[in-house]
Amino acid sequence: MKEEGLLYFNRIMEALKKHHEFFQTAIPLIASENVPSPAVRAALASDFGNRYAEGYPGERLYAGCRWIDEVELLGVELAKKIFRAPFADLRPISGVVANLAAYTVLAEPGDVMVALAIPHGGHISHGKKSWNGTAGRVRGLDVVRYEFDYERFNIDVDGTRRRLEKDGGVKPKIFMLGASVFLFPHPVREVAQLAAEYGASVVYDAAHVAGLIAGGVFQAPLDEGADVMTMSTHKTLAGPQHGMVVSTEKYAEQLKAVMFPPLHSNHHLHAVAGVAIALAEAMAFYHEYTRAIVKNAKALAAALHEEGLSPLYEKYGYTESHQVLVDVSRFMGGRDAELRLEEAGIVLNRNLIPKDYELKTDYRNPSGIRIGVQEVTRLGMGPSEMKEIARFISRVVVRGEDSKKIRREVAEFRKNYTKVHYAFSNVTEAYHFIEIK
Ligand code: DSN
Repeated sequence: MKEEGLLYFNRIMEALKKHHEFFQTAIPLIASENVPSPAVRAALASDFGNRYAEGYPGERLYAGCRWIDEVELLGVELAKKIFRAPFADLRPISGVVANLAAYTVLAEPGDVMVALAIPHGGHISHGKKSWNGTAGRVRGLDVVRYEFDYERFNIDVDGTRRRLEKDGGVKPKIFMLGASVFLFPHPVREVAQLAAEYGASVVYDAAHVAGLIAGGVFQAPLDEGADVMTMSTHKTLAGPQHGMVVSTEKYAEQLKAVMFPPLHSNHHLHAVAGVAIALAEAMAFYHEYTRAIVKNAKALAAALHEEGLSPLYEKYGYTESHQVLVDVSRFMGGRDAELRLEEAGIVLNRNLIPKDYELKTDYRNPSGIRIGVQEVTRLGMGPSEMKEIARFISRVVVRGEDSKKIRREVAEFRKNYTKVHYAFSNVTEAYHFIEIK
């Protein structure tokens, strides 16, 4: 048994190392990922990850929490300052759990929630029961979709108002905002006005854009009328994989009460420490980092256009976030594009684009790809590197060049970008596999 265990151990360690080697030599463009700073990685490897601290700081049900309380309270203080929020809770262990907390406080099973449909960019955690979405399947909410303005890739508030009136008797309890495909700020003020007509609450899922909001480049949802803002903490915020909720004072006590005991026992204290560090880095560096992200996203979209690809929404400057959405259907399906690009060391994901909603395209082979530039920006790349990335993508998708040949060139290109920027220290390389011996 000892030998068999060792064989498994070695295979696992080998796969971990290979993963790191791959990311050291690839171009990471998945819009929902990022590489945290060495300090965040140190927090993740710390003893905090071996402890329990049920409850809120200062009200714990376990001993040994003195320093855990201090770190968590510093994180709360930072979150309140950065998001200009009266209340913050760092306990949700993911964005989905953060949303579940909001649903639990703001609605009862059977209540109606208005949210974006998934092909319009909505997240699975906002989804209806028939799609196995968290809101419908887990909290029992009756999810109805917003009308969507394809032309502007945004919520059609007036159309939604008209449909709700026409449907008569539908009384939403929650208006959900935020998305997984998120190019332009959502109309928070207008949706808040509509919600007020129904006495409903507004929740803004900032998972994708939390870093951009922290840096002041996207929108300020709580100032604009959202009651609760949920998020995961590892996309543009560049912390560890975790979640967070910030809100107005009105919901503070109810949110606190739902985090423990209903939704968590252990809330992953090493990740809480990582989030606190990421927030301190956000305070210090994200004004600069997030402007570089948006500049790079626009530069990449323009370069893709020049290379013969079809990034969407040129008329509106392509994007105001970290994301670019590209229609690749003239050349191949989104699935093939994803696979071939991965072979070339370019990591991104296939994605439904607006026309797929009407074409009823199979979500497994949609017409588009989604690109996020937050991670390559964190590696120190700028607009000239975006041109090089666009060229690599075009050589695979438009010209059909051999992916394996491009793979070698991609690895060569990556050699100049190995450190994390916009952080307090960069003592280790971004994708270095840290072995604790
Ligand atoms: N589904 C993830 C994404 O946007 O990639 C987020 O959970």
